[in-house]
Amino acid sequence: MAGFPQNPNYTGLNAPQGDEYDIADLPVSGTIPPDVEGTFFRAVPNPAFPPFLDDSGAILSADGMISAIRLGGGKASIAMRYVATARHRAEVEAGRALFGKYRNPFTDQPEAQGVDRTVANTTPVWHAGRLLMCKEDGRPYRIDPVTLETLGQYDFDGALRSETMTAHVRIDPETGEMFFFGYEAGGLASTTVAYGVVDAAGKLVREQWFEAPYCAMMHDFTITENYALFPVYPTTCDLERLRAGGDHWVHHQELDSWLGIMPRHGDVSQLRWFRGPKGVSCYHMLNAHEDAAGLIHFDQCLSDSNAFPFIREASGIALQQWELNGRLARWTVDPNGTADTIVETVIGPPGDFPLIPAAQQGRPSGHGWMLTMNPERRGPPLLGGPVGAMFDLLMRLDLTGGPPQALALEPGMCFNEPVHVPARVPGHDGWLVTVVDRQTGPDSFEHECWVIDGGNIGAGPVARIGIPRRLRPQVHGWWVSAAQLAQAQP
Ligand code: V55
Ligand code: FE
Repeated sequence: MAGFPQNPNYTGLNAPQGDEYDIADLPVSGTIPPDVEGTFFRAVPNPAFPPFLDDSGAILSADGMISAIRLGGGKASIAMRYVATARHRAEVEAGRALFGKYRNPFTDQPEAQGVDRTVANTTPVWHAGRLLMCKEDGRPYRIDPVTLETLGQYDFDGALRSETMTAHVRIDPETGEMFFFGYEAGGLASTTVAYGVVDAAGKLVREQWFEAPYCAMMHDFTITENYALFPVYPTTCDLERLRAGGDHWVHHQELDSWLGIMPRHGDVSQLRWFRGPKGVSCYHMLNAHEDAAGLIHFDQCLSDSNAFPFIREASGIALQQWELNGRLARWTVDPNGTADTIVETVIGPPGDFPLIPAAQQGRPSGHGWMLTMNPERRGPPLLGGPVGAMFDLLMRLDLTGGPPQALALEPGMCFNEPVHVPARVPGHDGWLVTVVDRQTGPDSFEHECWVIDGGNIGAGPVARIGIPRRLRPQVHGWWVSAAQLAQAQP
């Protein structure tokens, strides 16, 4: 992987690792619990070709790779493949990069004209027996869960109208329906948002469009049993700026944030906007639920500005990463009242990658997990990943008021986002499966996959799986059990 610029997007932990491989019989120490039988799919961005222009946002537009860590019967294997997007195929054909700045088609080479730009690098989603690799700027790609071969771009058998679909869908644990949205649904920098409902069999049964207060980076959303919640934070896009070769996103500290709420099976005309604090930003939500009084509680990893240094830089916001304040914030609103107000309560520490058991989606979750920075660490965190520094503390939060649990890594180590694997025994918290990185030298790193008891995280891993390759940081993952894999659609 020669020829890449020597900047933090391409060096150290972020050095490109574009090899495709299958490795069986990985070394396992400890015992993989019998509950943990299935595949941990991971989305791993890896730029295949050096960029032809300087772009700090390139960290988000690296080609998507799908990684499968298969666990079961005490054994483990790993596979890595590029998602064969139209963009990746065009660049392989040309033997060089053709696409310019992150989400700015006006900076592309002539050969890129008319070729879909998405890199499918953010989340592997499993629903109705299909595996989709998703990125919020385009439509998903369908992947064969066994061979990891790309089966083509996926539009729900021609039913999808939106040009985009989020990487953060929500699946109702009782109905099996998948809820999603897509922003810039009607084209680059548009304020149109698509809202879709897919039934348990995978059919797109309803797609409606609505107008956002402004064109915003809408990364995630949530559902409750009865509502769909669309948060909007003031990181905005402008078509004229794009035409001039500028950045897709600029963050505005002085603009209001918003939370749009509508009945999840209702009409978009019922959407009501609640006004949030100015200038805040959030990438990932833990969950949302309704209480007995009918209030809606919406729990999110909120920060005072955009978490990406390259976006703050483009916005003229002089705030270092260690100066960025955040919190796990609960926004409470009354969908039956007349006020557009939001009440904020702090319910947890700053951090990201919040996680609940899939069975608790949209319901009071009791507990959840998230990643944060160890406040007691001496020295710098492990550098790398999209925001430049990696998390080194895993927390289990008791949302009913009980004490938190924590698992701190040694200096020079970090967590990638864990997935949750439910236990078969009732009352057991289940397991977390995650990739852990360790820096072993100025430019050397080692990687393991850990299985952790979700109810006793402080005890450390019950199993550690050695990965004999260099891994670039993962974005999101998805656990697909062996029973779900047996239901894969042809
Ligand atoms: C994020 C990641 C993305 C993206 C937008 O984690 C936001 C946030 C890996 O791609 O395109
Ligand atoms: Fe995300």
